[in-house]
Amino acid sequence: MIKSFPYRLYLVTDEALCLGRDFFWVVEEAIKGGVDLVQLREKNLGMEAFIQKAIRLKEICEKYRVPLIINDSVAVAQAVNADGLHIGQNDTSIFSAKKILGIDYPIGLSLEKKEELYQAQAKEAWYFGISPIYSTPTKTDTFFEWGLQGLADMRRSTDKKLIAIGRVKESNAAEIISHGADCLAVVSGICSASAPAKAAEALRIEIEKGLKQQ
Ligand code: TZP
Ligand code: MG
Repeated sequence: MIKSFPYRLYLVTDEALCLGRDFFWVVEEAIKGGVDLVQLREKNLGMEAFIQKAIRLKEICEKYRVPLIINDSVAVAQAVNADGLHIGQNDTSIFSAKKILGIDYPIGLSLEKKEELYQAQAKEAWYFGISPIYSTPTKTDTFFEWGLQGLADMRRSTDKKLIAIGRVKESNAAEIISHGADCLAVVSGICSASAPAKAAEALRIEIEKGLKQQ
């Protein structure tokens, strides 16, 4: 079971944004380029199809020793023995999920405003998603964006790892890291890139620059 969080570049998948290319090819390219954590995020798949997709993706992730996280579904995480679960504020609680997955199961939590840091379940989170750092066409049901100052404030308020998500791209990656993010989560910047491996490589270079400025 993973305890630490050494990851820097987190691919959150969206097959619809893969420009018609093979989904598994896109993820594998992204890993080759430097993605070190993958989240399977599926909003419209039935349980069986979600499980089958997760099983195939897990094989690829295992080949590169990259952990696979499941978005939202405790049942799928359990069925495929995923490395972790990611939940948001409107999903099951970390407490309920741990009753099924085990007390030490790694569960990441999205925070959409600062007060959520003081919820009881926040203490149990493996990491916090700073969601969204910037509003993005990829997820339109958000009402607030953290921005760099909000991120920096969270950096001073918690020792947990902070993952920034939302319109993260090569041009803003270094400054997001320098304002206190430990890791960047990216959907369209990798899934829709003409060369997903090159996009991931470029993001890793910017992350290194940002780390030097922390
Ligand atoms: N949660 C907050 S923003 C977001 C999610 C899943 C989508 C981020 O997508 P993109 O394409 O990297 O802006
Ligand atoms: Mg969710």
